[in-house]
Amino acid sequence: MNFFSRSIFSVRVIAIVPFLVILFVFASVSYGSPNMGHVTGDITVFQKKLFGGTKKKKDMSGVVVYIIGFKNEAPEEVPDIVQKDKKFSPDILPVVAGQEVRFPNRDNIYHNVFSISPVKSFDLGQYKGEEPPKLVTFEKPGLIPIFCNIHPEMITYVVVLENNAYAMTDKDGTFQIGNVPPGTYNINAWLPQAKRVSQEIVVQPGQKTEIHLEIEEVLKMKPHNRKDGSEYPPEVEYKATDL
Ligand SMILES: [Cu+2]
Repeated sequence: MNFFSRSIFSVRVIAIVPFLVILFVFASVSYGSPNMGHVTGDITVFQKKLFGGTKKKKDMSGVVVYIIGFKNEAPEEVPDIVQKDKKFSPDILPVVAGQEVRFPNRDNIYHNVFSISPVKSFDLGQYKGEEPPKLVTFEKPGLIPIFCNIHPEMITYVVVLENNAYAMTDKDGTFQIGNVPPGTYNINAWLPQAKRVSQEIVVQPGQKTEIHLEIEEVLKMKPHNRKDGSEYPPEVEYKATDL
């Protein structure tokens, strides 16, 4: 090999190295680390029948499935809970302890976002669409029901978790949780009006653990009060002012 062909060879090698690095990065992003495990499965949701008993729900989405027993740093991403058409959206938001949530009001009427939860109580005051959205940091794990002090029908839940090993179910009840460090944990499933269900799981490196759980949406929601503990006035009072 003369000098000329050797230098072409080294140029080729140099050119291929970043390509291989990129390939490796892509491979590890799409398949996760081989040292981590995966958890998949489905949650069957039952709901109350009109005349007693329970039946399988058609839409089994919206169940929070989460693994407890280890901690992760909160991601920097700031998710939104939007106020639009007198509704909070989403109506359940899982976050990691330490994560911030933004509460934009996209209606042109006032809302007042508050919680009296012992895990995190806050009051964002009243603001409308054109005003900058307010933010809340959720430091401690727990379930935080959030209401609007003006509209009693507005309810959302922030589910603060200790790690990012969580998922929300699809319509058919299936879920996938990737990149779980190996270990023995509990996996929980919860949705409003249901009692949390739990099961022990063993996560092994590079392996898939499959679980099947059932949950019943049969609890009655207690009517909640306003932030000062008083009851919401009858709705007619608001029609006059179009709040
Ligand atoms: Cu409101």
